[in-house]
Amino acid sequence: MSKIIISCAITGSIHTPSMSPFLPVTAAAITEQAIGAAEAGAAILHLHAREPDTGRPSALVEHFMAFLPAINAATDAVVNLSTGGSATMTLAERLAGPLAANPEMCSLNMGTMNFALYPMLAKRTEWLHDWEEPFLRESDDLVFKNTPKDIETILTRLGRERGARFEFECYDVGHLTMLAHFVDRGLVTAPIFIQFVMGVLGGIAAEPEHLAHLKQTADTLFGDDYTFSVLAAGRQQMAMAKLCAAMGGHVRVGLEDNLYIAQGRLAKSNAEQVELVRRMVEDLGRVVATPDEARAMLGLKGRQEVAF
Ligand code: KMH
Ligand code: ZN
Repeated sequence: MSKIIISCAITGSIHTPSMSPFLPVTAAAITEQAIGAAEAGAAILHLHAREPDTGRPSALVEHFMAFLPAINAATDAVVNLSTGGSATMTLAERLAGPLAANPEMCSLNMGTMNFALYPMLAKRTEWLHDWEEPFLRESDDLVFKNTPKDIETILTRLGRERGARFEFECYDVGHLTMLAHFVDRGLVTAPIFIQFVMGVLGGIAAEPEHLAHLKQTADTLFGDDYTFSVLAAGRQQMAMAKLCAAMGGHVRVGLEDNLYIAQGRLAKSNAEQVELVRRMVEDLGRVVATPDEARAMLGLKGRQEVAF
C-alpha cells in the first residue's frame, strides 16, 4: 500500500463557536492549531477563514492572509484552501481567498446539494453570537451551489491558470460521474485526488457499504488515475478513517468535520485528532506520508509558487 496522506481540516464553516471552545476562529488560533496538526503528522491542511471577533465564516482575503504567511513560515505542510467557503456565499466570494493566495491545492465540490446544518440546533439553546442560530436554522432552505459551470470556472481559474490541484469533494456516487465528465472534457488530469465526503445531511451517509460502493465506482471510472481519501462528518469520523486506511486510502480529520475525540468528549485541538488517527493507521501498518511525499503523489506545484 502507498504511504498514507493525513489531511486536517482546521476550522471549516459548519460548526459555530458556541459548539466548542476549542474550535479555532481567530487568526492566532487557526495558525497555532494548523501548526500543531502539521507537527502531529498532517501533510495537508485544509483551511477556511472566519471573522475573528464573531467566528462567522468569512470570504475576505484579509482574513485568509491573517494566518497563511505564519502557517507557511512554520510548516512545510501543503495548504489546501476551500473553494466551498460557506453555502451562504456566492461563487465569487468563495474564490476570492484562493485566487489571491494561489495555493498548491483547493477543495472542489462536485455537485449542487442540500447542506443541512439545522439538526445541530437540537443540541443547544444558548448562543455566544447572534448569527449562529439563524445560520444553522436557515440551512433548511439553502442550496450549496456547484453547477457544472461553477466547477468549470474553478478548474479554469485556479487549476489551468494558477496551477492549483484539487481535493475533489464527492458527497455522493453521482458526483463521481460528474468528475469523470470533467476528465472526459480534458479539464481534470491525473493524479486525481478524490475525497469521499460522508455523513453530511444532503450527501451519502457514513456507512461502510457506501464507502465500498464509492470506491468500486471510482475504480471503474478512474482506474489507476485516482487515489481516494475519506472524511466522515460527526461521530463516524474515526471509524470510517480506520476502514478507509485498511482499504488503502488516505484520511482526513479535523474540527471542520467533527468536534469530538470520543463519544461525549470534545477534541481539545485538531492535533489531538491527528495524533489519534495517526496511531490508528500506523497500527494498521500504514506509513504516514510527509508533505513532500504527498506533493509527489498528487503532482503539486510546490510551496515556492504560492502567494502568501
Ligand atoms: N463548508 C461547506 C459548505 C469545502 O471546503 O470545499 C463545504 C466545505 C467543502 O467545507
Ligand atoms: Zn472545507
